[in-house]
Amino acid sequence: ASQGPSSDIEAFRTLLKGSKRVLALCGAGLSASSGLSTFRGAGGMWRNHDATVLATPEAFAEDPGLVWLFYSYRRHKALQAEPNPAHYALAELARRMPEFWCLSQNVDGLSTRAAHPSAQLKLLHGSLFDIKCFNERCGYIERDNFNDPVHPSLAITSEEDPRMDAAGTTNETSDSSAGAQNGRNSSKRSSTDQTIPTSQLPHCPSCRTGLLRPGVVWFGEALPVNTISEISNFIARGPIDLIMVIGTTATVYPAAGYVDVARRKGAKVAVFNVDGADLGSATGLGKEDFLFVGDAAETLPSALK
Ligand code: BJW
Ligand code: ZN
Repeated sequence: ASQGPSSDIEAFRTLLKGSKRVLALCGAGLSASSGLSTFRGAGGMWRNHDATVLATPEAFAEDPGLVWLFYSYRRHKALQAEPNPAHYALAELARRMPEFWCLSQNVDGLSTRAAHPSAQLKLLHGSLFDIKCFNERCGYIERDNFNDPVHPSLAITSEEDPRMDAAGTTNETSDSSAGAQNGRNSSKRSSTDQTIPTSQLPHCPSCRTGLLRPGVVWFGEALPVNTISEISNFIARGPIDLIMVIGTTATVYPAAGYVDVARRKGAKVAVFNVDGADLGSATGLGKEDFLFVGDAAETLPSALK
């Protein structure tokens, strides 16, 4: 036990108070208590598709209608959701600590809506609300498109549209009587394979031939180059006191690599995660580090007080 990370919140607050240059690496768990799904583990499936398989240029090229329905659903859910106390606590920390930067892998817009100062919020994986041309040579991009639906063909027909309910993908394992009760099962099966013909999907207003796509970073794609260079410059400017790793499995690179980068710049690591089991080893926590197991919406506001 003496080797493991600390969960002493007073010791963490003391460390934070004495810190000047601080990073947070945030992931889907930050928005979990706002009702948004994570990628891995429970909730990481949509219509029997693994979310990480849909988040690829190959999946979009293969079935753009299916991938757009996934993202249209995610836009809808994110717009319905509200920032939670963890988003607000981070935004508040940013206001009182000018050299605290939040590196977020999330695309849901909730940190922005919690009024996190934008210069201190780096969106590593883009935004659900940027729309760009799938033809990379075109370069068209529209920012902050909050239309729901983004295009008439991508309307979410009801709050609990069965074809899109993440919970609905537990079809095979769910209790059939529960399914019958809410009347979802039959419609779910009949609409599971629905997609949208390419001709009906939104096309680029600039080149007119390319399909539009969400402005997120898919596997195999480069992260936004300006964002990456800003972060590199921040890191190069001097030692880092602390990196908080919040609601992420820290398995996707290059984002996850910032934990080790910060550590090499002297940072202590503080993990905030509902699942304490593997995170300690994933991030290589030592006895100088911190691990707070629980809902980030509860642990973070109290730690950042
Ligand atoms: C709670 C909670 C609560 C729950 N409170 N906690 C080695 C080195 C470098 C790269 C690679 C490499 N090996 C392979 C690669 C390539 C690849 C990669 O990393 N693959 C890994 C799987 C190994 N990386 C890439 O392809 C990246 N690009 C790249 O490398 O480009 C190279 C290049 C250079 C130049 C030119 C061209 C190319 C791009 C990665 C993009 C990732 N995109 C996605 C989708 C974004 C769009 C969308 O949202 O749909 O990003 S994938 C998905 O994973 C999404 C997330 O941001 C990301 C991370 O997931 P996250 O946030 O950690 O979620 P989960 O579900 O994994 O974890 C949730 C956590 O929360 C859990 O721990 C829970 O316990 C916890 N939790 N509730 C607190 N209430
Ligand atoms: Zn175009």
